Amino acid sequence: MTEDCIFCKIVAGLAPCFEIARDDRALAFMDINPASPGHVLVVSTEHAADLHGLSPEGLAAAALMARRVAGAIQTVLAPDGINLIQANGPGAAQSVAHFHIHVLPRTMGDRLPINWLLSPGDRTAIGALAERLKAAL
Ligand code: DGP
Repeated sequence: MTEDCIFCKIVAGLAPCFEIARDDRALAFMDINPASPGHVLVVSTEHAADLHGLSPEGLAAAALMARRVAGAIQTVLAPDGINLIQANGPGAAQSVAHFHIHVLPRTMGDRLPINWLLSPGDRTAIGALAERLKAAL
């Protein structure tokens, strides 16, 4: 754990999140600034700033969990599509330096920019979607 890392705090239970799935190496929870309804983050439980520093086991676990979460999103929300997005470094608009994969439901014509602006979501709506996704996992 790295003390000033918000995702390490969430993994350790020291900061709150809407958790939907967890195993030894990966944790899935709702993004608090959702780019679309049902936007989930899958983070490695080990701290690595980005792809370059992550262990192969951590990467495999996060990728497999992202696929499970995408399946739950497909079941619950039936979006038109789903993006998996993973940013490395400021030039890629990475804002939290702890490895994570965005699982992002998409709607035809939503014109979502890949580098979306961060704006707080409605926590009641985020929590309700977390319960529905958790039940589908
Ligand atoms: P990126 O910009 O690719 O590093 O994505 C970081 C995402 O993390 C961004 O969509 C907002 C989200 N985020 C930042 N802080 C928190 C937090 O404390 N809780 C949750 N659930 N999400 C957060």
